[in-house]
Amino acid sequence: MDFYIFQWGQRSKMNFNSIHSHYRQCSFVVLAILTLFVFSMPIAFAEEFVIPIPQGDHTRELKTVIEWYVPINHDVETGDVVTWINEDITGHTVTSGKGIGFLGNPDTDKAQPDGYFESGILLPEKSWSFTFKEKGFFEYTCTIHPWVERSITVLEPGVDVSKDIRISYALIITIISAVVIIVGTIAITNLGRRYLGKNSR
Ligand SMILES: [Cu+2]
Repeated sequence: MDFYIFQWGQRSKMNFNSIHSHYRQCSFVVLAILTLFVFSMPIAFAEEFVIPIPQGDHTRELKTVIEWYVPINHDVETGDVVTWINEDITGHTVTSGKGIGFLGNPDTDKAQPDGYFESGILLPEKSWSFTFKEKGFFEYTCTIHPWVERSITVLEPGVDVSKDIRISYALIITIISAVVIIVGTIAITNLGRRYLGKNSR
């Protein structure tokens, strides 16, 4: 059974099998576009977080711990930019790795930088930014004041359904895309069949 289809301004002869594969190709193109869209999402939704290094951060008093160390962790999403701004009166560093903790002894214990990020010495009023591209839990400290211990938790972009369940935007988009592609393919195939049915009469 042959019929004609207008494609890219050209009239070409097609049969039922080839039109079937034609729609299949179309759905692969749609799938490819949606996949690219999904991968571009973390960038599209990227936010900037500003974390102040507070005044008094160079001192080691309980008051400082209570007032400034909360929250000691910030949740961000992949692609987000975190900017630390030094609001203290002395220099600090933002160094990934473990500190010595509030009870550590700075004379004998040392911070353990892991090399993931390092701001260098940030003088008062200066800021430094880092873009978190990987998921994970990242501790950081200050090499000058190694008792400082804070962390950044990097999550996949998404929504928290409950305390323990998080659905990523990528999964939501993938499910929606799959439904659209399946329903669309069925609809187009049925339309094609109906059209062929009419024309063969
Ligand atoms: Cu410091």
